[in-house]
Amino acid sequence: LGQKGITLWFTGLSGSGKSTIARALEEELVLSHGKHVQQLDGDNVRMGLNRDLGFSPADRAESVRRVGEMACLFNAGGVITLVTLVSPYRADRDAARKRHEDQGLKFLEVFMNVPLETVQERDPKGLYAKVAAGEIKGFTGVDAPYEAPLKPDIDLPNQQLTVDECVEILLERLEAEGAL
Ligand code: GGZ
Repeated sequence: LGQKGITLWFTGLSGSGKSTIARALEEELVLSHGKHVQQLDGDNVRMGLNRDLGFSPADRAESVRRVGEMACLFNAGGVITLVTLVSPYRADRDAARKRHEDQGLKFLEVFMNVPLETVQERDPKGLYAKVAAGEIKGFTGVDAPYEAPLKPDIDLPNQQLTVDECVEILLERLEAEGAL
């Protein structure tokens, strides 16, 4: 009955390409496949729904929980839902997966598998420079933990891949899942 939803949960360090790849995927899904897509991005959600939350472990857990619940709602409504959150804690991501699976909703964890040195070199927003200068404390990967997925559904070592290649891998997987 109508389009089937699915959640792609992108996790990885700041600067690992989550938003960039999700945006490129969204464009392809909407323009070439006529799909309904919703991106839920950490940075954006932090301006509204999560504006009361900071970057303590408890606040990150709450952010992941809220966005996970929103993803369930969009997914259940038949939308291809692209979550782009650093989501550094395995337990929080696993809880979001469980909330999906308990409701019979598809959930795929996508690991932006890029080493810290690479994102520090890219530093698209100059954040790692600020961290190095001591202006930001508790930054994921530097002085706050990042727990890499043990068994991601999709592993994207994207420093070796172009954005288009990443999008292609994700489209093939969505097709295999019957989401296209
Ligand atoms: C990590 C931080 C921090 C700290 C600000 N640690 O590159 P960005 O800028 O756009 O992505 C990062 C974003 C992370 O927000 P999330 O909601 O995705 O994080 S989490 O899932 O862990 O709650 C970065 C910026 O916010 N940022 N301070 N201390 N990233």
